[in-house]
Amino acid sequence: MRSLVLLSCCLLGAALASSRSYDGYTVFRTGKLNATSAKFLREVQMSSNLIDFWTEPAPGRRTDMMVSEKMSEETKKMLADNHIHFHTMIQDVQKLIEENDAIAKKMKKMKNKMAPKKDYDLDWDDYYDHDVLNQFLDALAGANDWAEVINIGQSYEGRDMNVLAITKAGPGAPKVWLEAGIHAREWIAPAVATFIVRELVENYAAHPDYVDKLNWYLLPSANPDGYQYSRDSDRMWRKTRSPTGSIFGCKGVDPNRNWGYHWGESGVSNDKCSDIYPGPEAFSEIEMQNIKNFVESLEPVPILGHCFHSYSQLWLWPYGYAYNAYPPNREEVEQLAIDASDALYQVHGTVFDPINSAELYPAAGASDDWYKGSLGSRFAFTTELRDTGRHGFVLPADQIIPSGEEMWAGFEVVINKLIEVSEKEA
Ligand code: 0X9
Ligand code: ZN
Ligand code: ZN
Repeated sequence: MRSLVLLSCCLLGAALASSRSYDGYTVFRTGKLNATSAKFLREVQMSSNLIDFWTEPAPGRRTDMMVSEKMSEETKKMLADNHIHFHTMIQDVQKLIEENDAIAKKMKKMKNKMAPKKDYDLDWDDYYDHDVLNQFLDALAGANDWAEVINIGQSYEGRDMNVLAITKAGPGAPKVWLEAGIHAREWIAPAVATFIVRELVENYAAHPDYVDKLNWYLLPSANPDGYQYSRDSDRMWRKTRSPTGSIFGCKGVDPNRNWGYHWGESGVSNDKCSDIYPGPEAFSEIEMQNIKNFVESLEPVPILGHCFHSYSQLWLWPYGYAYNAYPPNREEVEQLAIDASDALYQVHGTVFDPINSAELYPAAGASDDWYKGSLGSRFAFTTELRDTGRHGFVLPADQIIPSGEEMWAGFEVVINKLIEVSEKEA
């Protein structure tokens, strides 16, 4: 009897310990920050890891910050003392996480009854593990002789980093590079990237040019260890999972601060426990090395490097490492971001703001800047997908399909532009 009680106590303990709870965690949203309040909050962000900035503080913008119940009063006081207005955006993060799990479960029950048999488990009614994303790539490759899976290496913990290559257009045709999931907690990113590639491949007949004239390379899960850790253990994990040598045992590097173009110059913290720790040097992370080596092997150089993130509904164009740092072809890059955002809006009325990355906040060492500045891609974008903070990273699964639909519309504009400019040059 005694041992039974002991056993059940510890099993329960283990179940609870396996996933970090965000019980009582609140997300506050500030009013629009001015130069002073933005600077103040940046310093708070750099010096303390007790506040999780869901969006970075920047002048002219609001910022969302998650705090525990314990920290709540202190944070409110700090904001009030500094004359920063705020309101509660999400009352209880754990409740939101659990509500979302329930939504996905319910949708699954409804669907399962009549779902046709597919050769993969992925769908767009829920978020899925790294393995399921890879299985989807395998299935598309298996079903089409012009698609294949390329393994570009393993993550720190040994997960396969696989790229789906769609090469019907043949040698010499322009190449498009799609990167998703570099930030672990941004689950909508792999979901929408796979939605787009499914449309390209399984709905080929509706727009054959897209695949006949361009070669596509998709990495749906650019930070597999972080993503899986976010799914299994800590929903709000952002970074990789490599050891940092931190005396507090903090793990991981911000993979979108680890790239070697103006690495470390802005928007980083040298605190190894920080969510924006850029690593000890550029490309310290094996995952980023794998991606770099692979995209550098592509010939011709990809005409587009596109990164899927969330949230805030932005279509960001480079550069992001400093204010007023623009590529020579700024005009066509910016225009394409504007045109894509316009088309996106037409689908569900969702507003995406097409702005310069640094205008959001300067942050160096991101992959988009590297694709543009080092790799030499003609176009490079980061899209920050839904929403604007109502759910933040915990976007309900019933928003995956509408997100995919609107992004597809934006993408069609981009695709047509890529085809147009490359045919002009040929
Ligand atoms: O800060 C980032 O890495 C991206 N935002 S997120 O909220 N998903 O973390 C934006 C990156 C924009 N690009 C550059 N700053 N170069
Ligand atoms: Zn991100
Ligand atoms: Zn909702």
